Amino acid sequence: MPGDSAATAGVDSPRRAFLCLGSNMGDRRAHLRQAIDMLPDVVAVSPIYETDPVGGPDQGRFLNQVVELSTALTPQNLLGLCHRIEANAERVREERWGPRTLDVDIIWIDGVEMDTERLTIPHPRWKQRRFVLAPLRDLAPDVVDEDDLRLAEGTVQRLGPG
Ligand code: A4P
Ligand code: MG
Repeated sequence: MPGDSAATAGVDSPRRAFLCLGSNMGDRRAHLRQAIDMLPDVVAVSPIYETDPVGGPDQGRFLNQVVELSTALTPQNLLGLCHRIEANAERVREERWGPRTLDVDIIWIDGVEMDTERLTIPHPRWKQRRFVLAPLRDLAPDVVDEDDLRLAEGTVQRLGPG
């Protein structure tokens, strides 16, 4: 029905979404900046945090940052875009949780829950990781449970604006 907002709010309406960027190889700040430049529909970026690696081999400290989008992209198209942005940073996948020039993970999309072979949303480990929850809380305190943040793994240090 024309003018009926419930009827016109189709699947393509923009949704609030959060991505977590991580880099611990090369020019870490430049990798984060390039990723943000390549992302569409950016609404806000968190401060950058320097964080101790969680899991994986012995490796250097990460810079992590969360980006908020308001996007009508499907989750699958958003994942494809994340992979293209990682490829642009010449990311090489050698070892799970290993060092990387750039990781772009989808953390949370408003109203989306899915678990397929290629894509799980919300991200399966977001609530256990301080490097995700701390910058996410800066942008979206409504999405982060303070108890999760208190109990989360890892040490983080806020460096300042992204
Ligand atoms: N995939 C499934 N769900 C998602 C999602 N929500 N977002 C699939 C993005 N990708 C998702 O990821 C492997 C596959 O997961 C993708 O091809 C996609 O189809 P990957 O980026 O190739 O590999 P990865 O990042 O090594 O694995 P994973 O399991 O995503 O790692 P995590 O759990 O993200 O951990 N410590 C600090 N301090 N900072 C970090 O940024 N990152 C990790 C990676 C470990 N420790 C860290 C950090
Ligand atoms: Mg990843």
